[in-house]
Amino acid sequence: MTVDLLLGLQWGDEGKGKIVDVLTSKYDIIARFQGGPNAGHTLEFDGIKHVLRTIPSGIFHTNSINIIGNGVVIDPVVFIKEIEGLEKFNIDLYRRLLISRKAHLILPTHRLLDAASETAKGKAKIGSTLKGIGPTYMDKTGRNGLRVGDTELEDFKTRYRHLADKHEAMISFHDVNLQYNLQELEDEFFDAVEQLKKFQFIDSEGYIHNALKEEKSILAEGAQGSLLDIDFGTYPFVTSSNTTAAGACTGLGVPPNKVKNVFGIFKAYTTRVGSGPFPTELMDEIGATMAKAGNEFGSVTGRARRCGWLDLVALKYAVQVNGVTELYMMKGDVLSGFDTLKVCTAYKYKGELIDHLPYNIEPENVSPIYTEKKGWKADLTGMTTYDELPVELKDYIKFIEDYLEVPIKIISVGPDRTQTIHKQ
Ligand code: 2SA
Ligand code: MG
Repeated sequence: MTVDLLLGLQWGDEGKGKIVDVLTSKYDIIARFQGGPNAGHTLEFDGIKHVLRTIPSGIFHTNSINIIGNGVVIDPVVFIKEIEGLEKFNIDLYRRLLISRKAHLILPTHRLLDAASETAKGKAKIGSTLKGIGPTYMDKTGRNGLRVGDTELEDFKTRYRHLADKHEAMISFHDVNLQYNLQELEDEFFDAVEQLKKFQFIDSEGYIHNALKEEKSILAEGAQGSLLDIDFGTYPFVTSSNTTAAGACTGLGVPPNKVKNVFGIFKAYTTRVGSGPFPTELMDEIGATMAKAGNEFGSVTGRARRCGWLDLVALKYAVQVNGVTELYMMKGDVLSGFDTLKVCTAYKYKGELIDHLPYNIEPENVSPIYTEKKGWKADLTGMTTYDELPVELKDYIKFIEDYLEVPIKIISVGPDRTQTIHKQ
């Protein structure tokens, strides 16, 4: 058997939660391979809206096994709150949710360090979600981190103390007068660690190896988006993990030759939260209309998302880096009502026309070149077949497919599971 990947191709919030949920009934195992509680995967079904943070989006499908892989960073406090939020759904979490021993732990001081570092950066801040993501991955690659498996060691508290003391020194180095009560945060942390220990810890690489041998189907679910990738994103305004396809190999232990389909999700327009370059950003009425119609607010932090036209140059880059085999277009319904739609098909870069993402995409170097497409007025939210879609939308879809040279297989016309159109 093989592993399929589902990835966001823009700056996150493409609607991965919804699509994993739509796809999960086809898979035996759903796995997260990177990121942590900075993610917010929103699922809507039966009139209920639910946001998942660290837990894979397959958890609502009765039969799937859900894995939190070694590439994920786990904050036990956030994780336990997430578990409590799921209690009303009567899910057999202790059987269906497995956690890699090798996943790194987000300590309370990682969160504090994130805040101290962002404050110290002032205007140059990344606009992080303040969940401690950056500092935790720093400790991972710096070989200082604590992992889920360490919670079972007798000297876990000693190891914790050693690292937390170091963090405190680093926090004071930032000299930003951060106010906190570490004792309270630590009590909460150790309580949550005890709860976390009730779950099954696994070695995800071994588990996946066996599952593939047993002909189980696996879907690896990405978080954030390709343009937030630590290597290929708009550095330094990125997250601290590999959000692109390769991350699924290192973040779960999937051999590269076992990856088959790569499903790439994008919005029919573009959004971004946090700081960093965004060539097609609209600071005007049109951007505000998109934000309102698309309810563009961060599911974790509630922050307003920046909105702009679809950027095919950036999208093509993401398609190439990930080896996308099928595209899923989300939120087409949000574009209903515009007379004209613009699509960025090239950049003017330092006076020259280019069709690739340059090293430096800061606004002073890059301006978008647009192709105009005719808009549509119809409300798409009740449509269920491709044939029903307005001809202008079909043309928009065809234009994107031709540019990206990958077929669009799903068109989402609303947040609910049922508002999903499959195209042949
Ligand atoms: P971090 O916290 O260190 O990973 O932040 C670094 C950058 O990555 C961006 N980032 C995100 N962008 C979009 N969505 C994200 N998740 C939440 C959601 C966001 C929220 O799904 O709605 O609720 O605000 C996410 N996570 C990280 C972040 O904005 C920084 O630019
Ligand atoms: Mg999100």
